[in-house]
Amino acid sequence: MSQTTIAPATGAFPDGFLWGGATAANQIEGAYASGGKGLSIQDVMPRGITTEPTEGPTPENLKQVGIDFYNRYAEDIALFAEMGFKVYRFSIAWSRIFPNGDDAEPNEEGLAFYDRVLDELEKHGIEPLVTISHYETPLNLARAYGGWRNRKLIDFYERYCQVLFERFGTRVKYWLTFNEINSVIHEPFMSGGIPVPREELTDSDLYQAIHHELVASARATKLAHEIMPGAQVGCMILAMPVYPLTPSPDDVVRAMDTAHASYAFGDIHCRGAYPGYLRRFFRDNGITIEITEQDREDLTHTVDFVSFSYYMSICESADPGQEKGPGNIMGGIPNPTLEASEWGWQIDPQGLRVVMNDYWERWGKPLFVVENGLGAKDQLVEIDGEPTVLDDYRIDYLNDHLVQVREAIEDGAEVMGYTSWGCIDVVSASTAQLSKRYGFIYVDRNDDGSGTLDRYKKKSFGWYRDVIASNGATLS
Ligand code: BGP
Repeated sequence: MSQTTIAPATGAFPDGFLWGGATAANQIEGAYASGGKGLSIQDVMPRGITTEPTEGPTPENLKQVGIDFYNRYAEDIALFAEMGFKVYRFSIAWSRIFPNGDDAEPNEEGLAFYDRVLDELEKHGIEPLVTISHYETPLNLARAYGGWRNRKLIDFYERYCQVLFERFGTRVKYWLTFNEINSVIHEPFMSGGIPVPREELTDSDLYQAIHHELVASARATKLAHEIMPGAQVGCMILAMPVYPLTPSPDDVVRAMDTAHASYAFGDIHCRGAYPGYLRRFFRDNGITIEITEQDREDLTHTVDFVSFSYYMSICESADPGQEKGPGNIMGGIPNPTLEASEWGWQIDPQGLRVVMNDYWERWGKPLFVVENGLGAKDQLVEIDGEPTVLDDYRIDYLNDHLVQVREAIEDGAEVMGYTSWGCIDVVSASTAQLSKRYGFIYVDRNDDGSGTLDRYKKKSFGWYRDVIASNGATLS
């Protein structure tokens, strides 16, 4: 009789676990109109998603300078290397490569910039993880084409991908197609370049745009596998577990429906077809969209792994009197048992374990936590003559979340890596503030644009370096 031995779980992070940090081009690079770059939708969003887009660029937009990564990338990457990063997630600004999105030829100066960034990463042995589109659709594609509502964007995106894969394919193994692709339901302009407020957009138009993005993502995956054998492509989902506010079955069903709205994106990326509950949602709400035979075939090209951001969980209720609270893009009904950050995002480390188990069991694809962190106001102090930030609150937040990643690994989830969000302070996506800081590295720049742009190591810098060096053993 054969005997099966079940190995005891070790709870350790696997060898080769990719520790690192994440940023996005529009939130760090600056140089918004140099190097041949065209405008992106971010150049008309000086207040993030809190106000309507402006007509053109305005000087109060902190992203025009960002944290000047365009000029200081070598210094910043050296600091990442000092922390021991194994991987660095960054995005390529589409409008640096195709200034108008529909140009006949790519902009060589833009490509050359990312060559230099990759040189620097290579020098330090840091693996790149590239987001192809991170909330920075070329403005022309939004204004002249209506953003992702227009089917033509699939071709423009595919051409952009082809240029990236041919140029960087031998140097970049890990790719993400669209940042937080499910966020387009809530923020059609920032996430989908759709220049129509959500209230004025019909559900059919919104889901048509979503369909175009999903087809584009699948086509990019297919193309990546053709051009770069060995490349791994992931989808990227804004993960937010939905708890029923009470044990009432009405609340439970409501929570399931809300969760489905995001699951749909992972289901399509991982299973290659529209799930039944989404087809039902379309039927029940009179939503009609165009799906061609070719689209159906394209969608069967599924991703290699699932990446996601995780900041918080939400509650859902069947009671229409329950009000939503603030949160990452979508927000939800606050959980009465949880504390919140200074920006009202509720803190729930165990929610990360819940999400990881959930995604692993649902899709059976390796997971990559590509965003997680605490946006907080930092106070610069001087210790031994060196400016620093005593950010124990950030250390606690990250420690508690990483412990839950370890729990999920122990539960059996296959996890490729973890990149904390805003490993160096960046301009916030939702509010466009610099005072909402996530980094291990403090950047001397303020919400009014003042500051030297000098970099200082926070207390969390040394803490993260030790976590990485010990492959998670120092977590408590
Ligand atoms: C995610 C985005 C990031 C990032 C992060 C933190 O939604 O992918 O771009 O900014 O959230 O959000 P915020 O900057 O609004 O604090």
